[in-house]
Amino acid sequence: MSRAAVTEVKTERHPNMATDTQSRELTDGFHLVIDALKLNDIDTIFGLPGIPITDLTRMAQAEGMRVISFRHEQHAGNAAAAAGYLTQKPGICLTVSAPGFLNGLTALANATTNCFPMILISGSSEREVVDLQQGDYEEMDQLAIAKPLCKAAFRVLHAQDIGVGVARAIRSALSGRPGGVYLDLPAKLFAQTLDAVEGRNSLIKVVDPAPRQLPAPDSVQRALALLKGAKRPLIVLGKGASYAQADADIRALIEKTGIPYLPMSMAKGLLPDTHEQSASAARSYVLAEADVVMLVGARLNWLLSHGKGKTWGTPGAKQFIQIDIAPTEMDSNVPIAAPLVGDIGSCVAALLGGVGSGWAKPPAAWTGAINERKDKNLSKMAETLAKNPSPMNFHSALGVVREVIKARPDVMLVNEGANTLDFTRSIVDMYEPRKRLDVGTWGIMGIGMGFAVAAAVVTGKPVIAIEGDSAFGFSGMEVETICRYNLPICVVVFNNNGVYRGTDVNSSGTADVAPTVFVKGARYDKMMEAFGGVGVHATTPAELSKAIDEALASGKPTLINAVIDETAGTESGRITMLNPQTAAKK
Ligand SMILES: Cc1ncc(C[n+]2csc(CCOP(=O)(O)OP(=O)(O)O)c2C)c(N)n1
Ligand SMILES: [Mg+2]
Repeated sequence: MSRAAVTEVKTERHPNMATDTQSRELTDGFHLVIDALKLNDIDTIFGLPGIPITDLTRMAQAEGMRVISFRHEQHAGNAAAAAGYLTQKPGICLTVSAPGFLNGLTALANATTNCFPMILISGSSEREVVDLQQGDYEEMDQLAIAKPLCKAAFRVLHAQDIGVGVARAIRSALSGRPGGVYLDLPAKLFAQTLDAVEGRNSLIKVVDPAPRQLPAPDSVQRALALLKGAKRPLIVLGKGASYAQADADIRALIEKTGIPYLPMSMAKGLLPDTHEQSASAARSYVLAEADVVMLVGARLNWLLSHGKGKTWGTPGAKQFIQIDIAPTEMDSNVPIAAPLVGDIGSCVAALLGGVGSGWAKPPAAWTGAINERKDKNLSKMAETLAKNPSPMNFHSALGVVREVIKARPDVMLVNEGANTLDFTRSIVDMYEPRKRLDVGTWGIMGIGMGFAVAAAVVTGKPVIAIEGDSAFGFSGMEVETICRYNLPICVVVFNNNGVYRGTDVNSSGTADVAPTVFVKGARYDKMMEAFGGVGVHATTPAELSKAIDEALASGKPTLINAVIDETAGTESGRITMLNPQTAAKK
């Protein structure tokens, strides 16, 4: 129990006590929240102080928790989400009432969409006043607003229920499909006192919060039979597969079966991208031509064209096996011939058991055709990367990052933007699991600095954040946070003067620039210098390479303003086709 427990002199007569005056230890809501988190091995809070949680941040720090204080709650929330993804423990984001809560809510919703476990804990105004809408300080019915945007939402009104509230939040975030949970703590709760022993006894250490969920044996057999009969099998790994931390078994399954695989963005590195069975460089070919596709922790959402359409070749010619912990994921877009419902570790282990040692590798006609395309595309890529145009473009700049990660595969890579995202994903190979953090299922901008901070804090490894100049702007003020905690983060801003490109023109003839264009020649490196970090202006791959190497060697907060050809990008990067096109002519 916390050191800061208060002592109260009790004067009323207690039936079991011999004397009228007894002193007893008291605890309070503040300390019960901290103790409940610590009891469950949660050691870090990402947040932003203010009424009513300022003392909670101070006390948590005094009680030995790491409290990382941000400049905007959205980034604290994103950090919590990334921490959850990397550790399989819910990341904690702590905010003030109404506006702070709302600022954190985008991150909570994004975490839920991405299946990252996090808990948004927000202080709130007094129930009596909020419910009668009497105009309290930062009045808002936060619980009701959070509910549709997360897995579960709870409110604790009494200090003796804090243990249950925190336990329910942890179990909800981690069990089944992980996601975001909201915990509402009204201001009054924090000051409530409780007998210290009673308080301690009210806390719950959650046992087995993410229990294994074994797949039904017949579902395993069904999947194996389908896989065995395939002529052109393919395995698709999603970020669920990365989250599962079943790295050795996933690799063994792929290598024992000899089946080509495709990693989704955040599954890159689960096996090294240079693995001979990686089909990344022949992506469109394998998606169109495969006859049996096994999805491992990957959903058939927009990122996989919903499992249908031109991307997937002849309609109806494909059969899917899907491993997912949520049974309702099955058939969400196309029929799933062999649903495998369970946790990824258990499902993959069960499949491995069934594969045994005598598994026949896929026909050489299939793997040969893939390799042919891979070789062609990889040598095309090598040719492009060998060029050194002036000004620097995405390829020549990313050729540098590619070499850095090859030499330092332990480095964490954060990535957002449009062209900056797409080119980084395809050019920079990853070699180790869970090293790549990016915009995920929503393609959301603004995760950059929050994810980078979490990556540094949670892993202790150096972080490189490859950021479009627009993407960086969403969380740019957090460079102060990076400097304040002296984190080994190297931010590289791919500065092409705008969203997608810097070349758009305003066709109206007024003085305003086009909506996608920024200040030309901006010096983002100066932002880092303003807070004591290292700022570098890089216009060539050689300068960029030197600056990244120095940042990794020194571990100092660094921001490199990498000047990229403003004409080099395309509208929305690789997803131009998602922009609505009107047939109407003006
Ligand atoms: C929260 C949010 N707002 C807006 C968008 C739309 N959007 C997609 S990419 C992008 C920025 C792209 O520009 P930049 O980061 O500079 O990358 P570039 O293509 O120039 O390399 C924007 C604003 C989004 N995805 N998320
Ligand atoms: Mg840009």
